[in-house]
Amino acid sequence: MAPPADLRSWIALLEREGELVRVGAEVDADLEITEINDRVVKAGGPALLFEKVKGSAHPLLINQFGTERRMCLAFGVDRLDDVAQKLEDVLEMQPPQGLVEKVKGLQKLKSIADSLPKRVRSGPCQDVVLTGDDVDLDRLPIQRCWPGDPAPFITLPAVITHDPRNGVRNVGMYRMQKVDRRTTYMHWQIHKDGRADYLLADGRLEVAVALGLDPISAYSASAPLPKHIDEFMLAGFLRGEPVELVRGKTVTIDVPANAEIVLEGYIERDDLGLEGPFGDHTGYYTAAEPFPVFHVTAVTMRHDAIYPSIVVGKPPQEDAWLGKATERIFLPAVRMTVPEIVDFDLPVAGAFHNCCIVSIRKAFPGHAKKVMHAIWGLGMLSLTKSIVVVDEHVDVHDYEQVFFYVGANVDPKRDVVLTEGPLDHLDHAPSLQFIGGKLGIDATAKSPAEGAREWPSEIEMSPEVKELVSQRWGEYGIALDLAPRDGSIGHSSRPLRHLLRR
Ligand SMILES: Cc1cc2nc3c(=O)[nH]c(=O)nc-3n(C[C@H](O)[C@H](O)[C@H](O)COP(=O)(O)O)c2cc1C
Ligand SMILES: [Mn+2]
Repeated sequence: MAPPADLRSWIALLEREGELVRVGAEVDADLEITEINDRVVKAGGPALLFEKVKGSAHPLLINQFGTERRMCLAFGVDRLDDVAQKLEDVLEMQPPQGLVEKVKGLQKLKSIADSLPKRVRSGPCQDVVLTGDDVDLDRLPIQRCWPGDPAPFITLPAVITHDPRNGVRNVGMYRMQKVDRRTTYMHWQIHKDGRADYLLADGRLEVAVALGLDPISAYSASAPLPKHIDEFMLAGFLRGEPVELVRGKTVTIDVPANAEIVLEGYIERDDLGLEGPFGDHTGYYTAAEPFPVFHVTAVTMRHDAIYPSIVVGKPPQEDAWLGKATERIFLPAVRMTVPEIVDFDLPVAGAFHNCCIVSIRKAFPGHAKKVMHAIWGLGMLSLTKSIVVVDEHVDVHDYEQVFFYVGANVDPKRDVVLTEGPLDHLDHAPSLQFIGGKLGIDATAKSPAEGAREWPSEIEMSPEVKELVSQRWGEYGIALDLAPRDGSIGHSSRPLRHLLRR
């Protein structure tokens, strides 16, 4: 099934699938929606379309990404790993051998060529064009999410800029605190590409913000791509159809033709304001800090535009699934650089950058430590605060299993690496902002070459006896229908594990 072409067909799909509830009662974008949504997200409930938000003519969509099923619906797959497979097929392309392989290879190459965004002459995102005094952010149902937030924040934008040196496009998701009818802040953290474009600009940097996209384009804005790769190209590749763009009305930036709402404008170098505090995905309020001011020159919209929102906060929240999609989709790319990695898991409760569990095909002494350092040198994963390395047979998504090996296989004096490096912009724990300690735990089986004594064997029942017991199970008269267990421990049934339903 082709992924949805725009937000409206996505909403229609969610509705057909019983994954959306329309709320007709009037609700307040000031805190009330957060509390309603929080209960629904934590219960694994549906997407919510609030049709009557106090003081606004625009409906508000939230929790569109809030379950694994909806995430899979968005990508048109059965499992998120299937999205990764598509990427892996391209990344692992070998020179074709016979004719059949050559044809397959060409198809794969075509899928890349077809991913490039396509300029079109007009699009519904410009059905309504408001400029000058008509620009009024007060008309949008922008949420104030948490009691300590000083203002409403736009939370699900795709912010488009171009590298002033070479024109390469960047799309990122950065919250935007509303300042007044025509101004917001732009929360460009220091490690992000959007921030780099801004720092490279001499004076003014044009910015366009797309709100209300098809789900894959919206997801792509949050994807941690290298700076020189256009996130809309990834969106086109994952959708199997190019993202269509139209030229903005007051900026020389192309914007998604299918967007519900577009904010056009600019940011001046060194024009900063005190942004925040904001109840963030760390589970804490991040402190107020200076961030650039975004001046809105035009608001363009579809007729009856729908405003998209998301609330972050103490995990798990809706963004857990955006993060899990990234974890799955980027596994092949991680493996390109570090092929001995079998799988990895970024626990939702670790707000993604606090902890990374990784399983490896261990081949030499110190291998786990090599992988730790590789991760600390890899794109946004470099901000990971702690890493646990386990052997390939360990299920990294089963935290109880991982905990077992951390307890059983680790001599803290020998197997723990303490080092330092860059940390996430929002991490409040380190003594200095942006830099601090890193913890690596090698929970693999050790060899004498690593200073261990002879490593014992793990307990495992023999296959013959397992088979025998399975055969005879009925004779025992034990009323439970129990499948044989493999030798691994864990299989925890904690809700977080269900995030991957393994
Ligand atoms: C809901 C949500 C909100 C986010 N808010 C911010 C933010 O305010 N500032 C920021 O720098 N990154 C934020 N991120 C993370 C970025 O979107 C992500 O790092 C992305 O890769 C940045 O793109 P870039 O590398 O092209 O700059 C957010 C992610 C999500 C899913
Ligand atoms: Mn980028």
